[in-house]
Amino acid sequence: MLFPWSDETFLAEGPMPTQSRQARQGEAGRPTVVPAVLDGEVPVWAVGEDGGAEPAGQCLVTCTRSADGAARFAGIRGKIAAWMYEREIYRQQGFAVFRGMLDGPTLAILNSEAKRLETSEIVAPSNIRTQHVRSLVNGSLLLEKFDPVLDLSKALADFSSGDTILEASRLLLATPSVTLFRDKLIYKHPGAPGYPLHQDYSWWHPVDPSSYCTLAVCLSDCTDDNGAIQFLCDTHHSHLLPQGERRALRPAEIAALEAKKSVSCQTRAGDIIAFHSLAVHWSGPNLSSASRPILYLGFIAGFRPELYGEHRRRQTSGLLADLRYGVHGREACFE
Ligand SMILES: O=C(O)CCC(=O)C(=O)O
Repeated sequence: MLFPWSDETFLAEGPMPTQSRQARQGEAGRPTVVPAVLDGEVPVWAVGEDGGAEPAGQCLVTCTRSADGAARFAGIRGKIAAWMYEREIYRQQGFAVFRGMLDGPTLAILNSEAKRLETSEIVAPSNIRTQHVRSLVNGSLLLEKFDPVLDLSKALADFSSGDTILEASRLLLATPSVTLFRDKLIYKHPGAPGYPLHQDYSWWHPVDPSSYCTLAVCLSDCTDDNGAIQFLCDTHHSHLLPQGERRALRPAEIAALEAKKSVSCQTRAGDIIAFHSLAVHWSGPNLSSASRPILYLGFIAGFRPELYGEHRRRQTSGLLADLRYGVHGREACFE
């Protein structure tokens, strides 16, 4: 059966996944994306229902690629095809960008919540929920993040349990059931430093690393100037630290990754960056004059409601024991 064409197109990006050159068996209830015909520079993809491929010429989706490597999917199943494409990229390189996931009104609500929280009376350097960093420009203390944040904001919590987020995480973890187990809102105010190379998994050992992914919801544009996240491709296959070491990578560990391609995720407000728990990443300082807020949502495959509290207990006890908070001259607390 042919579906009507839609003028809407859905943007994906990155090199065409090599695995997708073969037909893939679809999961129950999901169509499979299969490249059917290579027509010059314009690959035509067929999306079949029930996991089967449509014959070439009866395609429901077309994919065109531009010189910058972005792929654009058109057709009634264009959105699904773009998501499948990104999932393939996530599998191959350890991260992917889902473009244009939030509409303007949603973005406005989330940004205004981020602003409201900043003026909350619990914001203090001694509160480990509202960690601070020193400005690289003038040494003043800046609010770094709320960690966790969702229990303080119904709007952020509703968004994080909404269809867009749950569908994306189910797709990435290839499971019908996912559990949110961590959340934080990083502000990266002007002058804030970046983050050294690390794997998120180092802070969370007791699960299979492939069952854990993070969605980074960009509330503003991310550029090299304001400290966009950068990834080392194809580093998501092994954990590089000894079990139990909660830290960033050391120079010798970084040197071993020299051959890995580095990609800076330049995103627009409303894009979502998805990354594997082992994907090595880092970011630079914010050298611009505006903040660069990102809402981070960590998901685990399956129904594991106990993990949220477990993660929080580990994080809180680790941070309360961390002498770093002594520098602010106040006893650390969690409020
Ligand atoms: O927001 C950033 O600049 C990077 C944060 C990060 O790497 C993380 O939270 O794991």
